[in-house]
Amino acid sequence: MARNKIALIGSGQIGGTLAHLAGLKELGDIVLFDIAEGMPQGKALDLAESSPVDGFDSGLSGTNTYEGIEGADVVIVTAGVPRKPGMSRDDLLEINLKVMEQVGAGIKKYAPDAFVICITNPLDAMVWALQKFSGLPANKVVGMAGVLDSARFRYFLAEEFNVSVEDVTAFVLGGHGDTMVPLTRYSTVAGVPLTDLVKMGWLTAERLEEIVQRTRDGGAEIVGLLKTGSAFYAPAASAIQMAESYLKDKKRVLPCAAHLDGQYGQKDMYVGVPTVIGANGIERIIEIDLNSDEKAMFDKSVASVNGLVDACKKIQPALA
Ligand code: A3D
Repeated sequence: MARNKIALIGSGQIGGTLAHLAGLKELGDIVLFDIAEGMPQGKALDLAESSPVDGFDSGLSGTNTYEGIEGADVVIVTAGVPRKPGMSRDDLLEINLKVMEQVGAGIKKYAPDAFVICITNPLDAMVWALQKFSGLPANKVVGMAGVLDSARFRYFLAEEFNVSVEDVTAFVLGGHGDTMVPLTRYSTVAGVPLTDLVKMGWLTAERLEEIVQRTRDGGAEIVGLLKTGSAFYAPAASAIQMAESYLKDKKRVLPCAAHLDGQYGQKDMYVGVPTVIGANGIERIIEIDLNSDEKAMFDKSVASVNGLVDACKKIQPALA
C-alpha cells in the first residue's frame, strides 16, 4: 500500500516540529511548503538526515510551489505570522486572512480530497475563512485548538495533584482565545470530576479558578517567555494527534474547532466543540448539556468569534 502524503503549509516553528513528529510516527511521506525559499528544503533535508538515526522511513521534501502538495491526504496549515509579546491573536487577523486566501486556493487546486487541519491564528476565524476559500466539505476542514488547550489544562492539573498526566482528562470548549471555556465538571482525575475533587479537599475552588485562568492565558505565558514567537511543541503534538486519528480511522473524541450547522444553536460558524475524528473527517459533533454558567461563557466565546468573522467579511467581501 502506498504511503500517505502529509503536506505542511508553513514550515516555521510549528511546521518543522510537525514534520519531525510525523516522521517519528511514520505517518507517511512529508512535504514542507513555505514562501521562504530554501527554508522548507533545508528543514526537509535536515530531518531526512535524522531518519537513519531514529529509524523511520518517510520521504521528506521541501517546496515553494503548490504543485508539491498534489494529492495530499492530510494538509496542516500554519502559514502566516505568530504573536509577539503584547499582541493578541486577533491582531493577526488581517495579514493571516490574506494568507488563508492563497492557501485555500492552493488546497482547492492540488489537494481537494485532503483532511485539512488549520492552526493559524486567530484560529476560529481563520479556519472558517479557509473552509470558504478552499471550498472543501466542512467535515474535512477543522481547526486545532481544543486539544492544545485541554493538554495545557491537564498538565497544570497533573502538576497540582502530583499525578500522572495520563490520568487527567480535560474538556475545553469555545473559541481559542481569552474566552475559552474550560469545563470543570467534565474534567476528571481517573474519572472523578474536578468539582468532586474540590468537595474532597484536593484543592479549593479558588485554586481551581486560578488554574482555569492560567489555561486561558496559556498561550500568552509562552509568548511572554519566548519573546520571539509563540508555542510550537505542544501545538504540533496536538495537530498530529488529530491527523493520526483521521489517517488510522481511530475515531478519537477530540475537542476541535468544527463547523456547526445548528449544533449548540449556531449556524455556519467554527468554534471549539467535542468531535469524533475518523476516516470521514469530523464524523460527529457531540452536543453536551451545558448548565447556565457554562452556557453564558460559551455564548460569550461565540460572540467573540462572530466579531472576528464579521471583521473577515469586511476585509474580504467575497466571504460575506
Ligand atoms: P512561524 O515560525 O513564523 O511560521 C510561519 C511560517 O509561515 C513562516 O515560515 C512563514 O514564512 C510562512 N508563511 C508566511 N506567509 C505564508 C504564505 N502566504 N504561504 C505559505 N507560508 C507562509 O510561526 P509558527 O509556526 O510559530 O506559528 C504559525 C501560526 O500558528 C501562527 O499564526 C500562530 O499564531 C499559530 N498558532 C496557533 C496555535 C493554536 O493553538 C491555534 C498555537 C500556536 C501558534
